[in-house]
Amino acid sequence: MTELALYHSPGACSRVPLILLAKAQADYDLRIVRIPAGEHRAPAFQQVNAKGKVPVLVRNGEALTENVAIVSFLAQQFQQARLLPNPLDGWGYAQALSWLAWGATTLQPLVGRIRSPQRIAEGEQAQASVKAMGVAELQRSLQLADQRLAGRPWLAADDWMAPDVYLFWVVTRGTENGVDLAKLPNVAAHFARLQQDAVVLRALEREAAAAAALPPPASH
Ligand SMILES: N[C@@H](CCC(=O)N[C@@H](CS)C(=O)NCC(=O)O)C(=O)O
Repeated sequence: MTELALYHSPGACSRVPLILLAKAQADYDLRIVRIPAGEHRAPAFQQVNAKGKVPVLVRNGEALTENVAIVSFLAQQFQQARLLPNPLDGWGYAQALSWLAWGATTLQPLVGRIRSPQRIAEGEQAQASVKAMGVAELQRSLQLADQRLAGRPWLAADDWMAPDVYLFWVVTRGTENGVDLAKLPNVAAHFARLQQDAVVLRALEREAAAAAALPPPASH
């Protein structure tokens, strides 16, 4: 039997596989790594992923990193859940991957810049400027998604799939940090639909329960 585990930090981009595993109704072990407490730098986690990042999917004791790779594997493993279009529909599949990769390679680094400007610039003023420019760039980038979502509920198919979940995560982080959804009406509607989705709610409840069950973090 295949054993799966997901390393996830509450609120981080590992929410994407967290939600997709819920959509697939997969049986897996949720392992919380609290980035704000520095747990991703602890030797125990570095042994799981030397990159020191989440998500990590562990299958039968072997780790897989990078959201796009994890999502591709999950989509193949849980085909009935339609996490990505059928690969036999080569064009539809590639289009969905294109939206997903855009989220993971263009939008996610912007979120990182906004949330951790101290990694890029020294001094309060410089960091505030990095953050403000990141928010402006994210706001601009999201216009692409807004145009795509004009007249269609989801990015890639007739139901929500992995790229929609990625966008949902980016918008969650973006709105926490100053992105204005009033200027992105189609993205706002997409976000609201997923916020109310029973699967998404179930995944976020599992995240909250798992985090609440942990002891206070040790200092690293
Ligand atoms: N390229 C990786 C990026 C993963 C990533 O940066 N994850 C963040 C959370 S959203 C993280 O673990 N950050 C910890 C750190 O960089 O110190 C992917 O797409 O999976």
